[in-house]
Amino acid sequence: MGWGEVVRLGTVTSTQDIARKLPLGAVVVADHQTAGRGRLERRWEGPPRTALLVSFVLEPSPVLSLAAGVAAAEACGKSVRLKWPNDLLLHDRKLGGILVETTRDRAICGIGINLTWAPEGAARLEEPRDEVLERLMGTIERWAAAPAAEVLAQWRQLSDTLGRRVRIDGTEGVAQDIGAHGELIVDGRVYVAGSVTHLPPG
Ligand code: BT5
Repeated sequence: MGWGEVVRLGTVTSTQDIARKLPLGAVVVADHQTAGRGRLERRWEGPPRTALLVSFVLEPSPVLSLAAGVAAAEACGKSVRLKWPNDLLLHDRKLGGILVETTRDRAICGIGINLTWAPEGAARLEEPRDEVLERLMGTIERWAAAPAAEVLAQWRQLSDTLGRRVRIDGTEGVAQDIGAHGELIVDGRVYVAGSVTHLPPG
């Protein structure tokens, strides 16, 4: 589809708030967010100019969040893995996250990647923001348009969750697979949302 306008801003509430007013193909990048958000009313934190904070306006698709995860992992480099449903991990620590919000006819795909700062216990990439952004614009364009089966196959390749013992919604089990819409299957039970903890083997 090709990207349209790339809007570069200083301080915003959330890049998601700006992007939702823009047309398909728009890209919003900010230096700082005063109300950066994660899923389920959680906060996304970071001091000014320490992260890539970007939102893409895309057509909705059932596997967009997984496609964005694959695209972001590829843009970050080969050591980056994915934790279900939407975390980017570097050496087992959270490097970034993805938040997809939908309006009537669009999906606003927000990606945050720590570059020069990370909260305690999290990871940072230590690469220049615009280089990561440029790679990400290429990988998102490719993966957002890819067939769902290809997205799922690549997500499985990059996943650090599948095959592991996990805790989800207070229950432990082995993460066996993801379903056609990205749902996680743990010991035959199907989860469409939730927070996963990776457990040591045993
Ligand atoms: C996410 O949510 O991981 C999605 C984060 C998406 C952020 C981007 S930035 C650009 C765009 N604009 C926005 O307003 N949002 C998107 P979730 O899985 O709910 O994880 C949130 C949790 O991650 C928090 O509750 C913290 O525990 C942790 N966290 C917060 N800031 C972090 C950071 N900088 N690095 C690592 N972990 C963080």
